[in-house]
Amino acid sequence: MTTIKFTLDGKTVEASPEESIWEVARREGTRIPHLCHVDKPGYRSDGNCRACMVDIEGERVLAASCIRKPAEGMVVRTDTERADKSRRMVFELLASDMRPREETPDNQSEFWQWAASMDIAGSDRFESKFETGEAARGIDHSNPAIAVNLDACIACNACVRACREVQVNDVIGMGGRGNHAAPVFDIRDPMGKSTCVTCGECVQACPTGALYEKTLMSEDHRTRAIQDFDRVVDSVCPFCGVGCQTKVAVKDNTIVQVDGRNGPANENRLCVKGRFGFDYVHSPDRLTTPLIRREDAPKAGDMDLRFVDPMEVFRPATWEEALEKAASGLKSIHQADGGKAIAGFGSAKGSNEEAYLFQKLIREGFGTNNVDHCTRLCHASSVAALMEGVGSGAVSAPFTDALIADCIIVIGARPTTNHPVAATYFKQAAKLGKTLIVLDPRRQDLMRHATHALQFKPGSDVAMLNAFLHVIVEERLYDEQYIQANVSGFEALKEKVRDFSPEAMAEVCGVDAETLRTVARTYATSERSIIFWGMGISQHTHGTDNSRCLIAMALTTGHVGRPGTGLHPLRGQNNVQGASDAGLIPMFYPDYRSVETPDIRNEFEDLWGRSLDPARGLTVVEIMDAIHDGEIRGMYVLGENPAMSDPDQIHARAALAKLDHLVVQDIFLTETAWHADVVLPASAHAEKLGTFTNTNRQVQIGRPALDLPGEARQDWELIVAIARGIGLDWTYSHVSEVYTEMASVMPSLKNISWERIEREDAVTYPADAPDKPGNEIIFATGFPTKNRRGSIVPADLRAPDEVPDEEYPLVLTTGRLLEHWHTGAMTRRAGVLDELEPQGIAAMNPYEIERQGLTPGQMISVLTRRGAVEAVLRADREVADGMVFMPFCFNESPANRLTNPQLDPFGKIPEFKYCAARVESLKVADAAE
Ligand SMILES: Nc1nc2c(c(=O)[nH]1)N[C@H]1C(S)=C(S)[C@@H](COP(=O)(O)OP(=O)(O)OC[C@H]3O[C@@H](n4cnc5c(=O)[nH]c(N)nc54)[C@H](O)[C@@H]3O)O[C@H]1N2
Ligand SMILES: Nc1nc2c(c(=O)[nH]1)N[C@H]1C(S)=C(S)[C@@H](COP(=O)(O)OP(=O)(O)OC[C@H]3O[C@@H](n4cnc5c(=O)[nH]c(N)nc54)[C@H](O)[C@@H]3O)O[C@H]1N2
Ligand SMILES: [Mo]
Repeated sequence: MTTIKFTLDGKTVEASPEESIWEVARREGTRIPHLCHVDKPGYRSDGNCRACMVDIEGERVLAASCIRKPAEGMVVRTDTERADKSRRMVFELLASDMRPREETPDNQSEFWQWAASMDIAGSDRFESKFETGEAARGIDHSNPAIAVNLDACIACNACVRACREVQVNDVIGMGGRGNHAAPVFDIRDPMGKSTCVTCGECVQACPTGALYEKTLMSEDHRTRAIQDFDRVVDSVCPFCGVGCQTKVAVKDNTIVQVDGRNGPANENRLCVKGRFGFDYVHSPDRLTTPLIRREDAPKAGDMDLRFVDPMEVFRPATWEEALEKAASGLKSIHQADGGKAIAGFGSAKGSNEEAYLFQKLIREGFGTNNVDHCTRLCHASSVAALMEGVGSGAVSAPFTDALIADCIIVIGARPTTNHPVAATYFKQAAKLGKTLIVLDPRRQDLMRHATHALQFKPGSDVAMLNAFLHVIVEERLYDEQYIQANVSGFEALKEKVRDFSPEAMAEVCGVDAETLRTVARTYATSERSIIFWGMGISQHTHGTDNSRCLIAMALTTGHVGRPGTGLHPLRGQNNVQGASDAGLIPMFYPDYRSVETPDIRNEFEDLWGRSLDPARGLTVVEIMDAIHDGEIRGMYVLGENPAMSDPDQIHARAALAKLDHLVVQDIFLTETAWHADVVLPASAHAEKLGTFTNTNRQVQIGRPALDLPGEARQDWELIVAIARGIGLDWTYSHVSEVYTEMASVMPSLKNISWERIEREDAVTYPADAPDKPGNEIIFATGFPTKNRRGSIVPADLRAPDEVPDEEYPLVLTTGRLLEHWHTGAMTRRAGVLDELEPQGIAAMNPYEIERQGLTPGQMISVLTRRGAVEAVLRADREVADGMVFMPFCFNESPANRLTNPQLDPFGKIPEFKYCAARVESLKVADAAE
């Protein structure tokens, strides 16, 4: 890359051809005022506000430094009187049109800070449009998180770029002309009624406080209540696997604002949960004292603690008593019946260090591998297929590679709701002209941006994907050289997919043959193709087969191991990648090393100093069954809510109620905690230090922003306390010590020390050296399998376990809403989020609703062979005919009472995405509601 030299304020400086004068000046330590220019990656400079004017020698007029590129030999001055005067004039004119600073809602906006630094508070010279009343436009309060005060708008269109170009939500545009130009939402709606998804990118971009966070304001949102912060902590978001880096602002030990930081996975972006969902940590429902079940408590299975005073069930206890009871209960079961009578669920919401300690406790302390976590309900089948096919369960490329791919497939995932910041990259890629292919039985917003959007029949993935493979084989679109060098099993695949012609599969999957052929050709023949997938692939009794087909597509075409290509199962929880890596699974020690291999087991026995269980343990749903069978009697559940998240809830809750001893460690009294004998109040994400690994294999550090509430304690310290309580001699004095022990047994973390993560904030594994960035792309030179080859495992057609019939004619499918997190434990206690989605719903498309003789908004009952649930009926055109969709976050309408617990034979994942159901009318809801 050629650099140019020019003179800036008398000094010779170098610049790359892409840099603006403004950027070079900032790099050199000179801050030029700016308003419309958003100083963040991804923002196009617009040069419309004139706040950043500079003098260029030999030019008659001043130049806007944010869009002007320097040229070789140019002489630029930022500090001339002419430039200074011009910039002041801009601020003075703008200030004259605004409400005075003392009266404006957001008086800390960038505009007022710049103005103050120039001693500008208004204008004596210019007539104020504001004072004449002409400009007063009132405040739009209709969005729960964001207020719009157009009196402060300078029409710089930073919000439009934020909404259209960065987040690609396309809600904000500019309406009106001249002096009346102003942002509009979906042309004319109040913000709260528009299609706005409340990501807050526009707030982060707005320089004048025309868009501002209500959370910083007084009760009536008219004056700024929080003028300054006690501290701003660099951390990561607690919600999804994208792993957005955050700046958490704290005042009086309360989080008052969360902003995006320039992390590798988010480049300052956030979504509604990350930005506005932080207040669950301050909920009055937080557990602040240890609890012990009362002797006279009602039986767990029979009650719904929403309607019972928790103090009729539990009594507060001292830490000493609670920890003693928690540990001795587990210990006595262990002594009586051995390790097979104990099981533990750890957490993908916690840190790597917590996950490592938890699996170590179960394995070392109880001599059992009965330790699992929500990954079993999540990507277990994807990981099973990936381990078998390519020898590693992690993604082969980061999702940001969508920007350099030519063809992007998104299948069985709904990233605009579930990985919203990752979705911004997919939408940007589509805008750049990349081919985006979205395959899903349910319509979704991403399809608006797609080149091909196939709404196929649920449960028919193998039919569709094998048809793609048929075309790849038949039309010889595969990469023969790549296969010869790197892949086994191609002959068997050829044989298998012979019968899967698009013409034969069109009927099965509901997509016409020509479209199937086009998609297959596009994927195979693009220079760089990448596949992203989610729960629509994995949560089936044939989830492993679904993933096998995707792996076969990548292996036959060689679309893996190069930038812009690869396989990326979008990981769900903020630390599900890390928790799995750390060994929170029943068949593997840390780094997926088999518990059944004697050599490996010996290594861990030496390290931990105990003999370990030689057999793999039971998985999540199997553990529930083993409780019913009387085999498992004691459990330790940390940061999971199986009473809401496991399938067949009546059966799952009966299991929890049957346990002789249940210890629950959480931040809330969850539906699972209702069943507990001892409840341990723990640390929320914002209160803890630890590392978290996102979907891109980026290990990032979360730093504590808050003190613990009440008597709550750190999760990791509680695991250590339980370990000591059952007789282990654990001594750890700091989280970093746990990390260092963990990294010493995990080859994947080689060259990634605690100090390095602390220093760099994010390090991708694997890394080749302590001072070299990690490898974003893996499998460039073969696979981590015995023979370095990837292997294709052909898949056969298998129907979902329970298909519709006369009694249950509909398909029930379950999933998520943008605003809520899983079982709602956190997000239903977050003010903004719960206001946006306040009640239990079931969604069907308007035609199906009519066919069923129902009315949108009414209460219905959804029934399956396992139970019935009441919910408000929502009309949603995205849901296919013959289907009902339910999110599983509402405890008043718990979808998992209905779901089918049948498991995929390999990944042991239940079929959350498909079972037979019917709906019944309950009553027409009160129209006034
Ligand atoms: N807002 C929010 N975000 C989340 C979460 C949350 O609870 N709330 N949870 C996080 C977690 S842990 C996870 S795992 C991810 C999950 O994120 P996703 O993988 O996006 O999960 P879902 O929305 O459950 O399902 C994805 C898609 O599968 C489709 N689908 C249903 N049946 C089939 C089928 O037979 N075949 C195919 N191909 N597709 C089908 C659905 O229509 C849906 O669009 O989200 C993470 N992000
Ligand atoms: N019907 C249906 N069911 C599903 C799915 C589906 O698509 N459909 N998806 C499945 C998937 S993919 C997943 S990942 C699972 C998720 O299932 P779960 O992991 O059980 O769900 P969460 O609500 O995320 O539970 C996290 C728990 O941890 C607590 N918590 C949060 N932070 C902390 C912390 O720092 N420390 C401690 N100690 N506790 C904390 C929360 O209060 C909450 O109780 O659900 C599965 N269940
Ligand atoms: Mo998940």
